[in-house]
Amino acid sequence: MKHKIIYILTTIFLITSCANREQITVDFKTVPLPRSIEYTKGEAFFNLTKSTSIVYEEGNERMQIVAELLSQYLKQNTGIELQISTDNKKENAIILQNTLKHDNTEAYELTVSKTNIIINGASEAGIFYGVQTLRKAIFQPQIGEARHQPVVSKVEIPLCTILDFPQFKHRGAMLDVSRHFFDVQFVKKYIDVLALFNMNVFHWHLTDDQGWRIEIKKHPKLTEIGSKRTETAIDRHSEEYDGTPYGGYYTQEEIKEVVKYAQDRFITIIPEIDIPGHTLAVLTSYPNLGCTGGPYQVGRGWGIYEDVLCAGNDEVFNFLDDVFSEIATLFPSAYIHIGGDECVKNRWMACPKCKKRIKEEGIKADAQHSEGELLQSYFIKRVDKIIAKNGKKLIGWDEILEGGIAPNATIMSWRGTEGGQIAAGNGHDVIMTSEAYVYLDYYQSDSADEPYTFGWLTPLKKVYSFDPIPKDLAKDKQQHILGAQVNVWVEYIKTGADVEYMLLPRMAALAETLWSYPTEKNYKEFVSRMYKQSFLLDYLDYKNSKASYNIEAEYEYDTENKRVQISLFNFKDAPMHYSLNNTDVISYDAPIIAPVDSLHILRATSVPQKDYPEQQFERIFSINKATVCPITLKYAPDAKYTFKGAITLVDGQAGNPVSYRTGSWIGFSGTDMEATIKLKPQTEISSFDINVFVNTRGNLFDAKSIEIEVSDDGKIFSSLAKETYPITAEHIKPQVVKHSLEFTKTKTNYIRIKMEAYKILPDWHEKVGGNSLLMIDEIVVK
Ligand code: TNX
Repeated sequence: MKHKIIYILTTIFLITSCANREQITVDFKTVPLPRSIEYTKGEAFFNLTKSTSIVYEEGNERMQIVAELLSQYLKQNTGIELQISTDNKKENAIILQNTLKHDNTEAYELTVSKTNIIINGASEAGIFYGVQTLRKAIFQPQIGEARHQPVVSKVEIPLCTILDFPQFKHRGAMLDVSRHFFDVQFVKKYIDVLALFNMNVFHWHLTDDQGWRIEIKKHPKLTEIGSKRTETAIDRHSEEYDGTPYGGYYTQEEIKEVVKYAQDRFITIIPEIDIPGHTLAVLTSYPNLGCTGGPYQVGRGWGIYEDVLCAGNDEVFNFLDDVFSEIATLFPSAYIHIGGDECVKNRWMACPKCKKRIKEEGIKADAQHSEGELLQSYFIKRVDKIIAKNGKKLIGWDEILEGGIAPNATIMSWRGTEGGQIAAGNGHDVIMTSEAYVYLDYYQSDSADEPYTFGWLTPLKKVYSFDPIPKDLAKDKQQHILGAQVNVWVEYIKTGADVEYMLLPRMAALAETLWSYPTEKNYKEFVSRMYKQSFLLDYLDYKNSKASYNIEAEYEYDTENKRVQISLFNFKDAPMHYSLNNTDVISYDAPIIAPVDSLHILRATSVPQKDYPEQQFERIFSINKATVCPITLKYAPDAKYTFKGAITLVDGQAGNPVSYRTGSWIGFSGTDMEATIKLKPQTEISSFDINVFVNTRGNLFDAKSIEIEVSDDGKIFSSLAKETYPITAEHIKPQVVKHSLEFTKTKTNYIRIKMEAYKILPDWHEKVGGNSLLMIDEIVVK
């Protein structure tokens, strides 16, 4: 009997849960958003069932591949497997065509009528993007459920016409496979997700100091020796290593397999062989190619190495000729990327062969260029000839502008958009990859739970706000901006899952930026569409960040009245409730204005919606006598480390213990620090403390001394306490140093904190003479 009840209950459960899945509501508002969607009036639908077929033009191999992919995608998303045919069937079919007349070769038109769906592309690529749109539209998010294969017998597709095409022709994503290696299977998974968002370029960063990752038949040591390192640095600037040998490379057969895989998805692979810097793996394999002859060691740590390819040795250019001719044969791309970034010139300037070259070439420094830069320009121009001889065009990072750009070069502008703007102004093609917007090795939220990264904060919204066309670039030069790409550098990203997490959803934000015109973009709507697509990403087993779907808060500090105004948002506009300090739960309808003294724990939740479960948010404040008091700084913080400025020091939030680059610390470069805080009303104080982020390899030094002064009128200050700290005479591990000063109880209106900085990097430091940074947060006065 008992069994029977369980049996009945399970049956009911199965029926209902299947019934839930029997419905798929098609939504064409995908990412990127199709340019125009016009629905046909009326209630009718096209019914996609297992008797629907996919029809393509006989003999068109590329179309056949697209048809097969469409069949796979639909099976994945619905469980329905469609037959593929070339039989000219017009009814109950998804028909692929390539007869659309459109200026943009990647355009497509998708027409859903009662009898069929026609995806008509201006080229096969256009058809492919139509297929991606259809695929993304037909997926039903199952909120709160585990991944499952949806099982439906029919999908009702609303009648409509979509016309769609991209703004930019270079829509890319780079993956570094040198610092960490990712196997063919993962690279294909990476390519798949580019295709999902209509990206069409995969920039494959195949070589760097820490490993050469592509087989070159003529120079086998590149992989025998150069693909392996003895161990790997732990985090950044720690000078600690994990003791574990590391390596990996792709054979030429594997490369061909990946090239074909990408081609089938209308993705061009641009290979990068990074020279003349970032070449320690080459030099370790063939020490004769360096200025000093070695010995060299494949890079175990991160950053920039001084050893680079010798510019005075003709063997180097013969070697590059061999390498690039194999690369040119393997990759059908019109472009080869030759790197060119971060090439230190020290070795060249001390090398007899390089000096001879400088003399022979009549290189002379001028007002704009050093000899080293001009030698670099000579190097790149010679490589440009090698690339051209192999029938390809050269791309280089914006450093190749220094000393004069090679005549045919395309610039990849990473240090902002300025380099790109200059190059475009001079008629060169440009791809924008500004690190502040599209470097995905930076944090995507300021949560302490994020995986360790290089630093800086690049949330989804910032990526979405990127405009590859600089504001003041002349109209007639704008066609030189081919597009943009995200870059995934992987010093700190060790697994495929972590690559996915850093990539998603931020890559999709750039995908839409490159597809849509700026006037068509709307961040809130994008997040809403992206949220839906995130279930497809989950289903396809891509780890992706959900940070931007949660409740977000903005703070405004009113130091005059010692109040904080907190605005809460969620993209769904779901109603929210909040509580302050575990007291009553209040419904949120306007920004919260909280007196500082009352602010300890802020919690907020959103009311569950049909497709948006409850979100939870918490922020803990730590309040002291200086929190949200008026504060002024005598010396300005460094522009890169100003963030929100002085208020950061008294915002009730201690600096993030892991990263000093996400906005919770501020840094002073080459100056002391002096802050004056007005305590209102007159306040009794007896202690002070502050944290200093010390990372000597990153130029961050402790304070030399701290002095506390007080004043009643804000004009005449007298010293209350002073402490001096030992001078740092060698590198120390990155750490947060806390300084506490205690003094006799004193009533005062003003407190002034003077921190003496090193200002200049000391003699023993690699960058002696440069500015040191004093990185501080949070001022605590008790
Ligand atoms: C700079 S961008 C680099 C890379 C690093 C990256 C870390 C560029 C051309 N060079 O070698 O991996 O910064 O963000």
